[in-house]
Amino acid sequence: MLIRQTPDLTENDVTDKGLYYGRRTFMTAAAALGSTGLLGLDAAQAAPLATVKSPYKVDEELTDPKAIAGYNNFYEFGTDKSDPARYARSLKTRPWTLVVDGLCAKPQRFDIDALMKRFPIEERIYRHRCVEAWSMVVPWNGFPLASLLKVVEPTSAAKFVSFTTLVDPAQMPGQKDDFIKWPYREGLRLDEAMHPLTLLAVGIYGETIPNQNGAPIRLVAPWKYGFKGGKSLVKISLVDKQPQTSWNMINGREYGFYSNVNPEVDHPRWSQATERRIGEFARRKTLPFNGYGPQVASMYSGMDLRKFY
Ligand SMILES: Nc1nc2c(c(=O)[nH]1)N[C@H]1C(S)=C(S)[C@@H](COP(=O)(O)O)O[C@H]1N2
Ligand SMILES: [Mo]
Repeated sequence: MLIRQTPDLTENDVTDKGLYYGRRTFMTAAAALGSTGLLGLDAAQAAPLATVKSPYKVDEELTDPKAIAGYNNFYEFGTDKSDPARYARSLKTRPWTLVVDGLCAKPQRFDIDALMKRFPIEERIYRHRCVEAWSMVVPWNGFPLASLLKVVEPTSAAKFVSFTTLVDPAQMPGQKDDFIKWPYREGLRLDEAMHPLTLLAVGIYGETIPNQNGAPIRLVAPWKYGFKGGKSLVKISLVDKQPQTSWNMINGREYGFYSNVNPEVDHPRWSQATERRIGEFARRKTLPFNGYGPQVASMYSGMDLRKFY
């Protein structure tokens, strides 16, 4: 997101690189395989989900599903916004096991299909703010991370949670490039992980989540920059120390552990005061905690958010 690309894209860039390629990819896939549903994916990738409404929703226009699934950051499949939609087809998402382990009484391995039946799948309409200063509004489908963590019973020694993405260069061609020390790692403090807004997403727009968005299961913490939401997770561990995280390992000055959306703390190379919502022309103001301050700010009371960026 930072090393080879300019941080923010103009409307033209997005139309050209993101939406244009996104549409073309979808049309190609649809022509070759036949397609279903809103996301235009083939039937092997997109299945309808039974979802329940939730009170967690913002009343804003939803981003075009083809943009959500055509303009992605998923460096395991390449660094261009259009790469994930093109190359993530090779990701095999069944069978899939999610390990939840570490400092808990009942560490265990969960089969993804069993997991998706175990908890009600909610619809959550969240803002998404990338550290690169673009944003979108996504109707995710998923269940609270807290529901899963309660099953394994964290011990009192658990203070943080780490998230690990699959490593398989045969399926993930971007992993042949090693500027990220794979796996992609992320982490949260335990209270952040247990917060009711923190979601494990298994779908968008009422369909199973497209591979390029992190199938079969990815994290969503909407008050943080998007990179905190690890995709295609294989492991969630309860740990006692703040875990190492991928972007922080690459450039700790630019990407902090907390990475709460904060219009007052600029990235060293660009302003975070405003953002460009995909599909809009004018920039809008970025909100503290991405607009989720009333729900989450109390977790950071007494902390200097310039220091803990
Ligand atoms: N494993 C993995 N997870 C990842 C990334 C990645 O490159 N690899 N990119 C992050 C970034 S920078 C963002 S903005 C979001 C993008 O999610 P989306 O493509 O579903 O919009 O995924 C995050 N999760
Ligand atoms: Mo991002």
